[in-house]
Amino acid sequence: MKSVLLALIINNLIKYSITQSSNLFGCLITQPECPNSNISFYLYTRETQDNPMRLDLNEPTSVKNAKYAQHQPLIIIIHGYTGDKDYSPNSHLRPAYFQRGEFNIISVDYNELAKYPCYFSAVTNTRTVANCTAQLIDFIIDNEIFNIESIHVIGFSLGAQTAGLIANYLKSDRKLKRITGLDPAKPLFIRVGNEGRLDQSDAEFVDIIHTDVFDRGLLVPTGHADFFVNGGFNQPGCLQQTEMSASSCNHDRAPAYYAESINSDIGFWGYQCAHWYFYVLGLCNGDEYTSKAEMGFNTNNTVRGIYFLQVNSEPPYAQGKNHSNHDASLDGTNENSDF
Ligand SMILES: *[C@@H]1O[C@H](CO)[C@@H](O)[C@H](O)[C@H]1NC(C)=O
Ligand SMILES: *[C@@H]1O[C@H](CO)[C@@H](O)[C@H](O)[C@H]1NC(C)=O
Ligand SMILES: *[C@@H]1O[C@H](CO)[C@@H](O)[C@H](O)[C@H]1NC(C)=O
Ligand SMILES: *[C@@H]1O[C@H](CO)[C@@H](O)[C@H](O)[C@H]1NC(C)=O
Ligand SMILES: [Ca+2]
Repeated sequence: MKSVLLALIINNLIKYSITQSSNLFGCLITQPECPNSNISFYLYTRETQDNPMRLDLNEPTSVKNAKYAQHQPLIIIIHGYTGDKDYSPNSHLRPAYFQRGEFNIISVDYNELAKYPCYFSAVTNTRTVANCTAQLIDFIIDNEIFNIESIHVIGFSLGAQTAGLIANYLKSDRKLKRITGLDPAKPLFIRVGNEGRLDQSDAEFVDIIHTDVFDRGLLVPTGHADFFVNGGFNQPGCLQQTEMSASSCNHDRAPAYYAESINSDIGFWGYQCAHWYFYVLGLCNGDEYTSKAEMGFNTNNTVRGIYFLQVNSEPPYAQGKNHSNHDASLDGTNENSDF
């Protein structure tokens, strides 16, 4: 009884402080209801890529009668903190998909709920974003517009965690086929359980690309297949770059690599290593005895484990199966690094 009371008090304290800080910055925590006026869904096909259609469950016919590309997969893209439908990863991924062929792409836009400097409320809002996205997916499946096998959800940063949360809201007999997490966000997600973040249980296959584990991204592998590019830290070319901070450059490489993988001839091939620390200690290499897996668009859903690879400092980033420079990543590391 005492502990229940304590939990209640703590819960209210947290709620209260959220409200306080929200008011302080004018941050918005949305009502947990769907459809939600601040969560929008835009459908793009090759033909309508510059002129997307809004899918709005307040008007179910807008979803039922939208002009889908028949018999093609459905990719659902979820942006992160401060993003929108035209910001990373959408800006990387949509053109690359349509260069490859015909796809249906739904870009989720919850910009109003993820504005700077409201990271804390953005994290809270992702539950409703996931709920409303799940509602749309359920509607699409119930109305036989797509079957669940043809749906692939891709989220970047906070959007990767949001993609994982969709599992908590889908009708109970449903499980997504594939979720790809592009450098899943770390702040406020280190100590939450699997129910609060992207993990293996959220889809039949979860693949994750890590590019900024020391700052914005999460170090722990939580997918079926986890790819650490350049060890998951400093991406080549990011330290020199001036337009954005090195960290946002590292972070933003995850969608850039994925986008390139969609049309790459040689591909991004990683080699397996049992643990990130073994890699950092130099105990793993890409020799012929090590198993390899391709990262990104072509990742086989049977791949399991942790993989490492190097990339070039500018596009095209992919190095194919050439792992001869696998030690290069350690050059950027020093003994004082905060492992
Ligand atoms: C949507 O955003 C606007 C502008 O920030 C806000 O006034 C409104 O209350 C929000 N509505 C919901 C349902 O979040
Ligand atoms: C999800 O959205 C539905 C529809 O608005 C709502 O009834 C339900 O309470 C929401 N669930 C949560 C946990 O917020
Ligand atoms: C995926 O991997 C399985 C098992 O290794 C293999 O049988 C299958 O051919 C692969 N699929 C593709 C598309 O490469
Ligand atoms: C493989 O990478 C190394 C180091 O970057 C480079 O010297 C070599 O030319 C590459 N080999 C091929 C076949 O591309
Ligand atoms: Ca989860």
